[in-house]
Amino acid sequence: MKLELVLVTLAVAFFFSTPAQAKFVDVSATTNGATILVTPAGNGESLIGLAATVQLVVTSMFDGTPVPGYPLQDLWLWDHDVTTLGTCGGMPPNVADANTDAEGRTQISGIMIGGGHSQTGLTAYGAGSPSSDVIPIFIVSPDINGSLSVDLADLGIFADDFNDPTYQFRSDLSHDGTEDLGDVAIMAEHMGERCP
Ligand SMILES: [Ca+2]
Ligand SMILES: [Ca+2]
Repeated sequence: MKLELVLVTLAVAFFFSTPAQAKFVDVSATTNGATILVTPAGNGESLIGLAATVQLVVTSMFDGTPVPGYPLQDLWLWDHDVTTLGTCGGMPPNVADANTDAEGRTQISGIMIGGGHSQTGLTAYGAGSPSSDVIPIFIVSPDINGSLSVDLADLGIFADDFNDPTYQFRSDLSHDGTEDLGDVAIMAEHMGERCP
């Protein structure tokens, strides 16, 4: 048997051994958008609390029909384009609230667990494959450097940003457009936290 034939046989075998719903889906996402405070201890803000719940629709990439019962753990949000986020244990920072319904719909409404910061927006992933949508959700965290602990390294970055006359998004932990004592209070509140 020629090598090419062996490879084709293996590829076909892989294709048919993979459950249809585990791959080969498109995920579309819509949200009002927000900036959200994320912490490694998991005590940050929730998407629903910011009226920024992400609505997801999962469809077959073959024929565009809705995919019902798509598993919640295979749907998550992650940085778009530039990866500046850190997540505990390499796990997604969040997953869908439930499996998709009969119309292929579900949502992500909860907290995100991790650190780092993102001004590029997020992307929805289905089984590890990114959608093309850029989701207008932006991340700040007292774990500014995304090391998954809030410690003196983060405090140093925060102090430098605070003394910089230029606005630094990553240190505006209250995401109100200014760096002030409100951000210092949030930094102090989370100092010493790390992944569970
Ligand atoms: Ca850190
Ligand atoms: Ca602020």
